[in-house]
Amino acid sequence: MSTEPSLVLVSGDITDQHVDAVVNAANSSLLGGGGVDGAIHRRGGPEILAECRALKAGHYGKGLPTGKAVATTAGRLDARWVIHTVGPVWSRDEDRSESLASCYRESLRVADELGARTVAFPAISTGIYGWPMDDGARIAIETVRSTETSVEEVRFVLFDEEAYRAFALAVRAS
Ligand code: AR6
Repeated sequence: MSTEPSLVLVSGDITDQHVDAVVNAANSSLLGGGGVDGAIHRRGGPEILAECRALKAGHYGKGLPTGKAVATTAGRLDARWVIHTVGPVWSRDEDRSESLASCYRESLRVADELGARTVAFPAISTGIYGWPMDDGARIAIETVRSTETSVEEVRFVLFDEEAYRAFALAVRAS
């Protein structure tokens, strides 16, 4: 059955969350990186990377395309799964909003397939990939609100004051 998930905003570190699934702002190599990706692999341990390598050796030989999502174990995180998704790099010349929206939609679709009821998201693309925070927050909130899902709680985990403020404004505006 799908109902509207409740949207929860928290400030903090996504690797501290107790949820069914933690979403990773990954890159298409699936082999780790900085930001959220680095924190998840550091804290979650080598089991996550081992599954990512297996995915690369199989179905995702060319990498995970931008806007798509795939799940692995959550290793030592206080969660059952990590859902890896690849956000678009911000571009001044090209509107990549649909790709960013797709990350949220596809992650929720994978969460539904897994049976996850609580999902923690970071502000995808707003760090190393350079997406302006206000616009990233608007896309995140509008997309989650308009996606059919059985997920009961979507928790946005915001790393700093600016991110928290942008998401709070986006919730009020939606
Ligand atoms: N918990 C919650 N949010 C965080 C954390 C954390 N531990 N660490 C950073 N943030 P980013 P992207 C915030 O750079 O922009 C990696 O190298 C951060 O302040 O993690 O999608 C990947 O491998 C920002 O607001 O992801 C890719 O190559 C948001 O999370 C690339 O970075 C996203 O920042 C992906 O870049």
